[in-house]
Amino acid sequence: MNLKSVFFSFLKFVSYAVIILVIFFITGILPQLYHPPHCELSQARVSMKAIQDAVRKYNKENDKELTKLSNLVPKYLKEIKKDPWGNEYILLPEDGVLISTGPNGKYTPYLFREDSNLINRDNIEIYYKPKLRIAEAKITLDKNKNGRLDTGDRFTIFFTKPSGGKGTGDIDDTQAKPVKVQKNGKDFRFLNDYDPDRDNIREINFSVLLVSKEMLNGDKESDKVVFEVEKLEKNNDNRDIFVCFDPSSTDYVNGTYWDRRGVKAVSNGYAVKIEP
Ligand SMILES: [Ca+2]
Ligand SMILES: [Ca+2]
Repeated sequence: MNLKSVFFSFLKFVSYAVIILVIFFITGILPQLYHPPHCELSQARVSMKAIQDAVRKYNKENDKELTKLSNLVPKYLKEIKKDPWGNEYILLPEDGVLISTGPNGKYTPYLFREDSNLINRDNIEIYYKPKLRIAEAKITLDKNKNGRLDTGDRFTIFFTKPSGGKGTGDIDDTQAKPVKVQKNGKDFRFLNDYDPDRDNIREINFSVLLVSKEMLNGDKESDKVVFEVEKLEKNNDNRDIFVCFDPSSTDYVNGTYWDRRGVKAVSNGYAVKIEP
C-alpha cells in the first residue's frame, strides 16, 4: 500500500463520516444528542444554586431577611434570569425555599389538594433554610445541679423552625392543629447507647410530662417543646442520652409532622444529644 492509496482511503473514510453526520442532523438525532432533555433541569439547578448562595449571603449581611428576589440585584447577583422554561423563580421567605415551576410552568401552594401533585410534580425546590427537624436538645432545668437528668428536671427540644399548618395555603393555616404530641413523650425516642454502626441500641424508658407544646400546635413563633422528667430508669452507667423524634407518630390525620407549608418533617436520627 503506497502513501497515495492510504491518503485516498482516509479521504473515503472522512467523506463517509461526513455523510453519516449529515444524515444524523437531517433526521434530528444529533441535535437531540447535543440537547438532551435533562439539559434544562441541570441548567435550572445551577442557576438556583447561585441564587441560593446569594440569598444566604443577603440574609447574613442584612438585618431584614430577603422577601423579594429582585432585591438581590445588583449587589448579590448581576441579574436574575427566568428559569429555562421562561418562568420566574418563586421565593417563599418564611419557609426558606426557592422554587422553579418546572417544565409545565405551573405551581400551587395548596399542597394537599388532589390536583396539586400533578402540578407540582415537576417543580424544582431548593431550600436555603433548614427543613423541619430537631436542631438541639438540652437540659433546661437541673434541679439538683448534677448535670444529669433526674426526676423533676426539665429538658427542651429545639426544632429548626416552627411546625404547623396543613399546606392548604389558607390564610388561617398557620393556626391549624395538625399535630398533637403524646403526653408520655412517645413521639420522641430516647436511648443512651448510640452507635450508628450497631443494631443493638438500648432504649431508655422515660416517663415524661409535656410542659409546653406551642410549637407542636402550629404556633408560628415557637420552635421548641419542653418536657419534665417524671421518672427515669436508673442510668447507672452514666452514659449520654440521645433523642430523636418519629415524624410519623403524631398527627392524628396524617400521622406526620409538617412544616407550615405542609412538607413532611425530617427525622434526625439519633445524633442529637441531650446536653446539660
Ligand atoms: Ca410545576
Ligand atoms: Ca439533675
